[in-house]
Amino acid sequence: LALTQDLRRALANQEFSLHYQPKLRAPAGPLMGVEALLRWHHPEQGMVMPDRFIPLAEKTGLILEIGRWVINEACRQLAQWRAQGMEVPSVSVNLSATQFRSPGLFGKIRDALEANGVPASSLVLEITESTAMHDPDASLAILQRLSELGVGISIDDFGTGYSSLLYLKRLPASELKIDRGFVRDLVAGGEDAAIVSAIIALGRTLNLAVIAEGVETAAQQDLLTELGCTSLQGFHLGRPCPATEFAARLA
Ligand code: G
Ligand code: G
Ligand code: MN
Ligand code: NA
Repeated sequence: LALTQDLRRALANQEFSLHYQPKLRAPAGPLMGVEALLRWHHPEQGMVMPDRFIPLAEKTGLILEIGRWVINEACRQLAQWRAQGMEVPSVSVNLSATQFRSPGLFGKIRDALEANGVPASSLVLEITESTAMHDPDASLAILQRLSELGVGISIDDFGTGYSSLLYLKRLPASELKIDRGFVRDLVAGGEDAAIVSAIIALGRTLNLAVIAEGVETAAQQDLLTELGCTSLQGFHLGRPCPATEFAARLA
């Protein structure tokens, strides 16, 4: 309850920041883009992770204002990096279910791109498979409009929801992101390698890039590359970090 009260003041108090994690072409680069991950620097509790406060933000409706800040900040940072001569092909932003369904989303995205001089093709929106498949007809309409704008669409946590393949075929997505649940025990020799192969084959058929998340070891990196993942993301390839640190690492 107290945390919810604090969350109401967090935007005005400038307590949010974005961390950035690289998405690399398999096996080890070049950089395909970065995922922006929201962090809350609470005055007493220190850094609070999104798993703790995004649900509160969803419940209170604050997610719409916070989400607008995230989209704008990600675009602002990308423009700044480019002005400094850094080659960052794209920035990915996560959208919660409420954000995705809100009528103002399209305008917010268009405005953030325009205000920061960022081409739509440099922005990727990550929505989870469950969000996309919750009301597939509605999702299709929203995604069609967004993809006409030119932004990329990544289906996050793929494999954990219930995709209708008929809808997946029609969704104007650009990327499938294999959930880290399939990566964790991948090299142990169970069924996960076959599942990952099936997702990669699906991606090839539908002409979608396939990225694996949660890559924590060199063995996972090698096997995912061998199986045909186009891109990789995870602690082994780069931990999420503040923008200045990311720039220093890239240099
Ligand atoms: O680093 P990690 O703890 O950042 O993120 C945990 C979860 O929170 C992930 O599922 C991620 O998609 C989600 N998340 C991170 N940043 C954002 C954000 O800006 N908006 C939304 N809606 N979710 C986010
Ligand atoms: O669901 P989404 O893809 O948005 O999740 C991003 C979350 O995954 C963030 O919390 C981020 O910190 C976390 N993350 C990134 N790389 C790894 C990794 O290699 N292992 C684990 N366990 N989490 C990771
Ligand atoms: Mn994500
Ligand atoms: Na994910």
